[in-house]
Amino acid sequence: MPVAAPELGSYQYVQETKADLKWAELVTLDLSLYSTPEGRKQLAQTLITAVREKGFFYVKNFNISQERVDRQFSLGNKFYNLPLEEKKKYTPEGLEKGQFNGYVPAGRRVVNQETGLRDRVEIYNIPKFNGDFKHNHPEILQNNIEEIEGFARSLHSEVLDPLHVLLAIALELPEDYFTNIHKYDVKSEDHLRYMKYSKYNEEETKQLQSGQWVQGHTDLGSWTLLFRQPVAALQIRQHSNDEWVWIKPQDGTLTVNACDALTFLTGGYVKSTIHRVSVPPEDQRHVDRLGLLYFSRPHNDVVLESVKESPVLQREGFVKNQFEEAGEEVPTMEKWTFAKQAWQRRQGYRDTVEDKNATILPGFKEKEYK
Ligand SMILES: O=C(O)CCC(=O)C(=O)O
Ligand SMILES: [Fe+2]
Repeated sequence: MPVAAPELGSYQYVQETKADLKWAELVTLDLSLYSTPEGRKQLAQTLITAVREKGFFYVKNFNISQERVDRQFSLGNKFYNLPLEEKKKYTPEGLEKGQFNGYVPAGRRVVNQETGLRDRVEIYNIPKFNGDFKHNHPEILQNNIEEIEGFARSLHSEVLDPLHVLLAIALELPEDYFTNIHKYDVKSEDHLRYMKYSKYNEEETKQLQSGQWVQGHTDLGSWTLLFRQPVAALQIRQHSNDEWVWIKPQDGTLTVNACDALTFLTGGYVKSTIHRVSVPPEDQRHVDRLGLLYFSRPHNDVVLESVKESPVLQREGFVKNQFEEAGEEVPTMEKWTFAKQAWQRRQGYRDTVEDKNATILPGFKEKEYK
């Protein structure tokens, strides 16, 4: 007999905005087409156009029920309702050195130099369940840990594996090229994340010097999967004209972006999506924003050299990444991950121009995305 899932109570999503915003026009990959060779060919073309020209894209029909997704939001919500002291028990040692699994409290970044106002972003990252990572979670998560593991594994098999096959098809590589460097049971710094942005009042909102909750950046791994949540705030800087536009929440979809490691592996052919998290429109400023995300990354021991076997990259001339162009050592994924995370997580960092354009590793300088 099937065992009933533990009761979590239903999760109430807030109302979508009625504001007239400039929304990004993005494509949707319908994974129900994935089952036939013809469908895969079509999806591969859609995917490669999306990651070269747009950045974010939506994925639908990915075989994970809305009920399972809702339960993850409920778990995230219950976690954030715990007292701060309880959550802080799960803060990792060495946050400044780039450790990121567990609880990262809000307030590490000053968002107004005069008043000292700080950020309100809390993060809880859950690593892979492949045996390489210690799992120590508060009771509410521990009581549901098999479900959390099942959810992460489903994201791999139902979303990431297909994306990797489609990317390989688009680059005329063997279909298992990218799945072979993204196996669930091999060590990589993937994580599932519950993320909470607590609201500011109107007076505090005015103090945000950048006007943003999270400033423009690219993510460091292969793909980031963002589940639909209704508070408009995510924005993309369009590759075509550098204009910032809003990402619309779409029912039953995931929003996905390509990230730095894919840019390195494809010699710049796949573009890492530039995005930021803005102050929401006025009709949503009175609510907190809870996010559910998954960060996918190649295995730690993958050297981020540009792929030489792709006829497409050879024909189009995308044969060197930034490290190779600069004649510097090409890092492994592990080295790159901890170098970029340490820079992102530095304590109380100041938003100076030097800071934003820091050299993360020889051959790679960060950029300020305005
Ligand atoms: O909260 C979001 O919508 C995006 C968050 C994000 O960009 C990140 O955590 O890297
Ligand atoms: Fe991001």
